[in-house]
Amino acid sequence: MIKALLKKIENKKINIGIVGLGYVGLPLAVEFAKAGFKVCGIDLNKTKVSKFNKGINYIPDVDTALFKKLVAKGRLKAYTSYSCIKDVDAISICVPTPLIKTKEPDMSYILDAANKLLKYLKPGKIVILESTTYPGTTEEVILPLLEERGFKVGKNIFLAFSPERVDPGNRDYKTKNTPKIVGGVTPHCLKVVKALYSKVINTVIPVSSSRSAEMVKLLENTFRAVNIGLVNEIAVMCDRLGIDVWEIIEAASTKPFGFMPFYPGPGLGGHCIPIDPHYLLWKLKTLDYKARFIELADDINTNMPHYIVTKISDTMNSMGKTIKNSTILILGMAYKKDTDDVRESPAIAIIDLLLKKGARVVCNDPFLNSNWKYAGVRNAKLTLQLLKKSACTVICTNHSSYDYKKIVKNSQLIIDTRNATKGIKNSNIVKL
Ligand code: SAJ
Repeated sequence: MIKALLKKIENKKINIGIVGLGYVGLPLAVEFAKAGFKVCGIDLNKTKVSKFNKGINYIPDVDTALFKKLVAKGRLKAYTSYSCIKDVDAISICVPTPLIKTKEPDMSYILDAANKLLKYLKPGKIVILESTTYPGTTEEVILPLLEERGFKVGKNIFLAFSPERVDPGNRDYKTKNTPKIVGGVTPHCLKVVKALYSKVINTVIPVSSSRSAEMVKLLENTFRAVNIGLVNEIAVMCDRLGIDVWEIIEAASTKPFGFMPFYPGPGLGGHCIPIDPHYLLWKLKTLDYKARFIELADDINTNMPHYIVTKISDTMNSMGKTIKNSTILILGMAYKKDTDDVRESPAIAIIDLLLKKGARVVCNDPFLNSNWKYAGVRNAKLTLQLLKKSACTVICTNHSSYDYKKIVKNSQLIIDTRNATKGIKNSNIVKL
């Protein structure tokens, strides 16, 4: 069977199914279609599927003209139903893996996708899980579902894990030119999936197992979360020491080896870095091991919004003002600069804390709609009048489009959590 499958892959006679048409699934679908494969996408969101089939692109990183052309040529088609799986040979699962309220893995999306696609799965197919998850998921969750239905993995069904490495907004690295890790449940699984992905992705990196591939992704993102936690704690230490943490990081960055700069901020946002390490933490807890760095980094990172609000309060008090009944302007709601994504954004946590202290909070984010609002806090137009009337202006996200000189000049007090005002001298600036 494997020989025939490898030949079909070589001749691109393999039909592709992509489950989940978000920032991971849609670019992957386009890459396969561009390479000459027929692709069917599945998403439970009817609006997404309808837009998709009209060639309306909703992912900024995807080339809209190319997408439209591929849809028009019938290379790309989307469905809300999984029935199209009966006509595909390889399925990549690119669904969300969030956390539940107790910060434990929410596997519901993976389980829902796996159970639905299994109804249509026949021998000779390839199943690849791409969603970031704990080490063991592919072998302990997906594999048993296949074996229960009589499939023999590595013989008549091929199963692997290949972590998504999509970095939204990254202009240099897209799906095609970001090296792809692949770990198979068996050597034949690895061989088949490596051959398939090598048709659309420039570099495919094999590892020894699916759990190794799952762990690679978690190392990548835990590395970031822990180092961001470290530099946030360094910022708190420097504050106590009366040292400018930004100067320290800039100077340390002159070391040509053995140092990699990370920068303090108002907290850890996004749908990857604050989330992924908890999948590892949870799994190790089930193995009676306490992943202390992950917990410590999480404590520090989730405390940063409190630290920022305390700095706002202390600074305003020193000016004879209080947070209560003062207008406080938050600049930048997105979780990182030059994006429109507010998921897990620390700015949201800062707003919650300020509202609790009785502040009148207004925000501005040029990447969000003018009708965007959160907890009654509206996305106001950034005017000189708004700057002047705000007792404190908090730079939460250092969008490149802001005129920081004008903001500083017209603000009563600036709390700069991102060193966005670097090089601007003014006594009204307080930095992290
Ligand atoms: N952050 C800091 N200090 C830093 C770096 C980031 O406070 O030095 C904050 C950001 O403001 C943001 C959060 O951490 O709130 C996460 O930022 P991020 O730069 O890690 O960006 P993400 O969440 O978009 O992470 C993605 C990840 N990509 C994938 O998971 C496939 C991550 O692995 C990438 O390394 C990262 O993009 C990237 O390098 O841009």
